[in-house]
Amino acid sequence: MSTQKIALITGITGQDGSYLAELLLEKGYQVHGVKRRASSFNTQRIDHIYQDQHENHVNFKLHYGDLTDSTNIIRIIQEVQPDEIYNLGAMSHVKVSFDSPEYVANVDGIGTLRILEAVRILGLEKKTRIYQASTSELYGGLAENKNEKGFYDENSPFYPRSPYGVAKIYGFWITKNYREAYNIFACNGILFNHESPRRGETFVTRKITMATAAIALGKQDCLYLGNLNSQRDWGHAKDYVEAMWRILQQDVAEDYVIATGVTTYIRDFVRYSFAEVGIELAFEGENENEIAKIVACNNPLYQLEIGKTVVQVDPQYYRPTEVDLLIGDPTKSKKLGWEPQYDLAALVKEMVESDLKVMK
Ligand code: NDP
Ligand code: GDR
Repeated sequence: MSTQKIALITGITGQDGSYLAELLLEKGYQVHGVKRRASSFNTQRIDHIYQDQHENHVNFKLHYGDLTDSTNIIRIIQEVQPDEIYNLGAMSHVKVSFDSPEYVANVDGIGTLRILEAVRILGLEKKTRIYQASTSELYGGLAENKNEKGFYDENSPFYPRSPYGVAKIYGFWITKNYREAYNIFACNGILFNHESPRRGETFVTRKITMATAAIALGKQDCLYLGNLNSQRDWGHAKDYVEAMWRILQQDVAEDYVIATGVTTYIRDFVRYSFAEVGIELAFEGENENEIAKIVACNNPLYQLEIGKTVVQVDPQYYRPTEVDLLIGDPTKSKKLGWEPQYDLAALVKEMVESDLKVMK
């Protein structure tokens, strides 16, 4: 009998799905992914690992599917018989979740239940381990809920502040409940924000690094952002998928916070990003009147006018309720033997360099 492990990843076409698929292939897994049918191609992040299905020993296979369709989920899991399922599929944009709250509840909340139920219906409780993509959005950023060290940890109370957060809290608890009720090896990774050159283009970090490259190259005039006063604990997606895998390799199923323990203002991320191309910014004004101007341009490649406004706040990007501050306590994650390789400076550098290449 083959000892090759089989993994199934929902959300394989997303940022994390693509890095996780690469990691598991490197580790010798057979990797199956669920992709949605779309009217245009949505596999750019995984095209480089696609294998011709006519070859022998194909280790990478895609299945059409959707987390809103239980029969489809049951059929795929029955066919694949996975040792590990990574449930990364979700409508993952917090602001957009205010526009389609019911859909988000269905995909991000009930979608998790569909995976767990499928495993139970198919009698795979003892075979299949499940990773659920939980999130720091569960905490909602309430100052009084931080631990005595000033971080959010596995015991901090939840107070979600968006339809996305509320849907994900259902996913969190149903995962925990199925672990306790049916003894399924099911774990929540409570991951704080993680970014990369593959980050979706409407999340704030990628929006900033793309605009940095475009403005430096003279292809864009100004970057419009929402709330610059929130703070996020940002890591690199490549490091964070390693933590997901480690969570499923433990002897006991548990939930883990994965974070760097460092938090940064959005405004400072903007500053660091522009500094990568030699542009120094000065912020002035407050809230919706805040702007940033170029005060120095130390890169002879870029001909930018000193005093030019390159960042402006546009309140259309504000959220009805905001998560003001996130900072995670990585103490428990050390038990996994997990150490991130990237710090924020290395992350920003990689993202800006990649976007400069893309823009050029
Ligand atoms: P992305 O938005 O990049 O990817 C989401 C993936 O889910 C895509 O593959 C998308 O497919 C798929 N998807 C969306 N809707 C459905 C559906 N109805 N059925 C099946 N698949 C669907 O997210 P990330 O890779 O950044 O995040 C991965 C997971 O981790 C998500 O669950 C997210 O909520 C969670 N998370 C992310 C964090 C982060 O900072 N990145 C932090 C904490 C949690 P398509 O390509 O077709 O749109
Ligand atoms: P977040 O990430 O909401 O933390 O969710 P996002 O990058 O969207 O926002 C971070 C912070 O930046 C502020 N912001 C803006 N955000 C966006 N998208 N666009 C803007 O123009 C802008 N201007 C300011 C936001 O208000 C917010 O405070 C991400 C997602 O990956 C979730 O799926 C995941 O669960 C959490 O991280 C942890």
